[in-house]
Amino acid sequence: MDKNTYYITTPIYYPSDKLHIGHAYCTTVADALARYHRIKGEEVFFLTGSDEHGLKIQRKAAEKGVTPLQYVDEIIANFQLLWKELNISNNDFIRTSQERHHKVVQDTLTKIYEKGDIYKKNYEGLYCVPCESYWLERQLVDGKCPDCGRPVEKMQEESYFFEMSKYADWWMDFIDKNPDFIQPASRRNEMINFVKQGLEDLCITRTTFDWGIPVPFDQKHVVYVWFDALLNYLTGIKYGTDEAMFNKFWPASLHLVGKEIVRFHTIIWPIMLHAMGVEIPKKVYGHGWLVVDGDKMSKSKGNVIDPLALIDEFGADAIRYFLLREINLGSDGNFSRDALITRTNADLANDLGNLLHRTVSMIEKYHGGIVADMGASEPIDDELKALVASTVADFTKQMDNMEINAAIKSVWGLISRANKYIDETAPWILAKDETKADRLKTVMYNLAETLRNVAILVSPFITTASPKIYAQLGLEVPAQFLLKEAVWGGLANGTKVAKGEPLYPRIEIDKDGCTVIGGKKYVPQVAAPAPAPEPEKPAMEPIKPECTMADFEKLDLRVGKVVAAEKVKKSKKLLKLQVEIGDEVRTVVSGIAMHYTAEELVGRNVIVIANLAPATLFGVESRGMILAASDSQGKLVLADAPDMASGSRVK
Ligand code: ME8
Repeated sequence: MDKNTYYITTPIYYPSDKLHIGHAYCTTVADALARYHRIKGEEVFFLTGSDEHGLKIQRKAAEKGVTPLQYVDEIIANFQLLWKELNISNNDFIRTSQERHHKVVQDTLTKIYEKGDIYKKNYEGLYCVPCESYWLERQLVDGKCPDCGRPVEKMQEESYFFEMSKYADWWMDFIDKNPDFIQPASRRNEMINFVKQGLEDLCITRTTFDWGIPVPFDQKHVVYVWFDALLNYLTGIKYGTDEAMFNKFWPASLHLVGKEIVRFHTIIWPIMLHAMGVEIPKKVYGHGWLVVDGDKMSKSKGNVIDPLALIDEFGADAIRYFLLREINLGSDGNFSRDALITRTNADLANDLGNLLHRTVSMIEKYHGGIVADMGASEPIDDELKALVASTVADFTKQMDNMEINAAIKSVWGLISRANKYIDETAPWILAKDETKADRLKTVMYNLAETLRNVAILVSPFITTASPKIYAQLGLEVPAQFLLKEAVWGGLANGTKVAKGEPLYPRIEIDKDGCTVIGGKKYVPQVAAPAPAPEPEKPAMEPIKPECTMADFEKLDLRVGKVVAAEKVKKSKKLLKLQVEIGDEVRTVVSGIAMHYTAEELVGRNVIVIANLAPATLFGVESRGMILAASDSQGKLVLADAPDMASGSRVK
């Protein structure tokens, strides 16, 4: 049964930094679709939010000296401000740090664990911290993360694994039976090839940091961020707490995501849901990426566009319109300030703004503001009426297919036709001829009625325009515009129009290259000169899994004094040391020849693991190991205990 509901989600964004125009793009597209389904009369639930856990956030908070929650709170306030300023109509904002979400994640984990799909093992892998993902050596590109191109870190930890591999056949079958699940089709093929290469089990817990949701059956583990994050889509519609609400909106109609996270949403997510016995969403759409003036946005290039500053200068509608009109949803797109100004002036200020302004001004001038269709029709009117009907049909079909820019082009085709209709009917000439009085009234009615239809059609895209058009046409602004009212003849005779401010002021550029909008001057945000690249902070090796005091006490650490030292023949790295430990002198071979000369060491105290099983290196038996600190750049410094008698215990 068709539920007449529509559940749409955006990715929940990481609050590790302020959002940029790329994030605004995804949320604007989702908002346009949500609004479109509302005008179709569907009950829509539109969810966005923040993905707060993980090592990246924990490290950033530690750098600032605040708790992870304090760190994200401030950034999330900025997300919410952005969505308000951009007129985003989300029904809820989910935060993964919220109690409601913890419960869903913990209950889900327990359910899958009890089902037997989760097991524990020691894991060593290559981890990309920004993407919070493990990779296999063969998946790296030039030794770096295949998703973001940044270096990976070797991590070792005891983890729980979700036995995804056993669902590979189910997944293939599901994709086969649901060919529209992954959109666009090119991404579907990528995913099929990925799974064909072999589906690995998924490591779903971490012990190397604690900013996450505790695993209910093993509290020293926290849940892997992606396993945690994906479940937000269930929490948002009250999975497990409000059955009626959940059943109303699940399965989700659409998860809109960027192309780089299609894999998580189309492989991991359906398999998780299948293991839980929950229905699979209807569609995942991977949209393209936005670049700026042809270049990938990056802090070091200083070309990261702050959407709030843009909204302040140009208004939300101009930004929304540009993003939706200019970019073909599945493909990458380019943002440029010049193109934004050109589009806004041409389509919003000129085409739409002028059509409204000319129409309402003429109705006021010729008819005291009153609209009336006197039935004095001519063939050109039928053409206009037919175009309204076909535009509504095209728009509906295109929006149903998520061809947003095509739908906008259709509506602007109608707007252009209406402007041309003014030129062709020449109302200023009709006004001079009394015998044409009825014809003039009909012409003006046709224009006003076209605008009423246009107001409905543009409402998903430029949200402030539709109420203003309605108000200028003298119509009561409805709580919800409805597509079913976009049919010819809805405007009643006798309606009184009321001219208002121009819909969109023209953007002028003054001699200094500044924009002047509605009399206010804006100095363009100059791309900040690229800051000198921050010296890469050596990544700390992850802490090893916990050990007990009893484990530690097995080691016998002693202060030793180096009494003689020489290089081990044929080895670049090894020194052979004679180390006095109390009454005994023993041979210890140590890999420190690149850092210390033999002479430097004689007479110096070191710390020795005195009860380490002997090992033979380059033919020399070593009885013990000396301790040193080393960083990831390979620097090495011996641990020391100056002025302590040799043989003293280290504990
Ligand atoms: O991936 N162009 O969060 P995130 C277009 N927390 N879209 C862009 C973009 C660009 N240049 N840059 C970002 C995460 N995006 C996870 C998601 S969901 C369960 C967890 C958009 O903050 C695009 O939609 O890195 C992309 O998928 C998303 O932001 C990634 O946001």
